[in-house]
Amino acid sequence: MTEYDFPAWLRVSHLLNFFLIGLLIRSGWQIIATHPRFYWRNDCGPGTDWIRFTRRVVPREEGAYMARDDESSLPSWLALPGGKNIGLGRHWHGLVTVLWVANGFFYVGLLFLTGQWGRIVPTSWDVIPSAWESLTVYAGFGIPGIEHFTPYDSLQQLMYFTVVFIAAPLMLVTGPAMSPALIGRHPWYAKMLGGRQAARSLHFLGMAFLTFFTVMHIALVFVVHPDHNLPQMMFGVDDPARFAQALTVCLIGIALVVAAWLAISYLSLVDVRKTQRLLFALLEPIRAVTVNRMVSRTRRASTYTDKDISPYHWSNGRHPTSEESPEWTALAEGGFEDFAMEIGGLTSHPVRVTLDELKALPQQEQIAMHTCMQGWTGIAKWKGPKVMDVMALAGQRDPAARFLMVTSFGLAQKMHDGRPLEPYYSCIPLADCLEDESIFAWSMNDRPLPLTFGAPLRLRVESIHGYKMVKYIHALEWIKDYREVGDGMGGTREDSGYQAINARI
Ligand code: HEM
Ligand SMILES: Nc1nc2c(c(=O)[nH]1)N[C@H]1C(S)=C(S)[C@@H](COP(=O)(O)O)O[C@H]1N2
Ligand SMILES: [Mo]
Repeated sequence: MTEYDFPAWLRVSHLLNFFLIGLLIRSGWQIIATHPRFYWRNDCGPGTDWIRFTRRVVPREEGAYMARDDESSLPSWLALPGGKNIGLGRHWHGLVTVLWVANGFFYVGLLFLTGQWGRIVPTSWDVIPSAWESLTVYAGFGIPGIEHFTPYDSLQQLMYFTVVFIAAPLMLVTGPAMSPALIGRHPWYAKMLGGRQAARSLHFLGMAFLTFFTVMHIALVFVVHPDHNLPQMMFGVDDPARFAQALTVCLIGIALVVAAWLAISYLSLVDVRKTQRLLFALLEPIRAVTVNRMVSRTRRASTYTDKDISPYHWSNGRHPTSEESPEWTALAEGGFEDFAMEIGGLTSHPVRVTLDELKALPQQEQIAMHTCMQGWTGIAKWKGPKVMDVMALAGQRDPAARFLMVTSFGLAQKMHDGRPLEPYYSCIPLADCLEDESIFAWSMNDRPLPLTFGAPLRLRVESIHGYKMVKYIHALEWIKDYREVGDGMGGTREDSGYQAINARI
């Protein structure tokens, strides 16, 4: 005898949840593959990972090993979309998160509105000994009697409660802590979770639990009184006579969901640029009302102090070789004394400025956490003039200029279509340039920038991910629109890695 029924809204949101959670797990794996290590500390130093999914050993010498050297490729049947496509993986994760959270609120909302909450919320402590009893039955390869299922037995109820009211909220709370914009604006949010890497580790553990649960759950559905639960879940009736029919519908349903998962991976890869544009268009309105409004204030909030500075800082993008940039190598040999940077584009007085001129401007120092979208972080002290003070050296910006194009002496690590490597560049939206914590740093941890970390000058904008922070800066140019330069997507990582120009999450 069941006290609770299986209304259509419950069955539909359950099916949708299964479909969406699969996409979240698979796009999550795509992200993990680019930095398959998890930490509790924000330093991410070699050997401090508590779990890793790679045999590669990180050398202790800074700059000897690049974050990109640590990336693995995954097959498309496993990860979304598969290959080395973290750009698309991140877009998919973001988009599906919105759908999954909406479906979750719909389900929990109706659970309470219809008074159905009691089906998964235990109301007596008896649930614990009773669940234990169930567990001992399963451990002896038995199955608790049907009279325990009203509609769920205690162990099942406890598991469902944990999934809906502990694991799902954990994902919802830890996910946003990975956004540099959010934790730049609200440093307490990451601190509350033990830091950005702790949040990432908890997010990973939540994923591991949900994956384990999903596999066990599906297996048990076919083993534990399937003659009752399958007709209930498929048709909303407790009618063992319709078992065969329910089993057929259920198996077809699972096959269709799996087929859709795979189709999404493969279709994403048919025209990667098109997928990138489509997902960007869908996600940008969501970023506009959330992370776009957040301005970093880690410096004003004194979020990090000298003792937080990472003893080891990961790096990405090697400095140019003499073949790649004879100009940069010659400058480096002279200690960058002859360095001069062009500042031009849509501005009244294009100029060339030297390092001494930059150092003569008011200087800003900030201890900030660098977040690479691959997953690692590092804390360092950066010093240099503010972006807008430097740009003012070239006179008045034409109001039509909405982006600052920052070009490097260094080359891209890869061009997506295999053409010869072009100089690394990134277009920074005006709003990001205007932030208090946007500087051109020439100093890292009280010393001139080491070669690996971008000598002689690199960009710091603390509310965005690392891929926009160009190292080895060559030139600056105000431009009208990022669509007019490069491949038109906003920078090297956007053009050839399919990332979004908006790097706030
Ligand atoms: C079933 C639910 C979910 C699963 C299984 C899942 C899984 C994952 C995994 C495995 C990663 C990769 C972690 C890494 O290596 O850095 C990840 C990243 C991430 N997740 Fe989730 N997640 C889920 C729900 C959510 C939710 C609800 C949010 C936000 C509210 C969220 C936001 C994020 C963000 C922001 C990242 C970093 C991705 C990026 O760099 O773009 N996730 N997730
Ligand atoms: N010129 C150049 N700048 C670059 C890159 C690059 O490959 N070349 N990589 C970017 C990425 S993805 C990251 S995470 C940061 C890494 O900065 P770090 O090496 O100082 O830690 O640099 C950014 N700036
Ligand atoms: Mo990065």
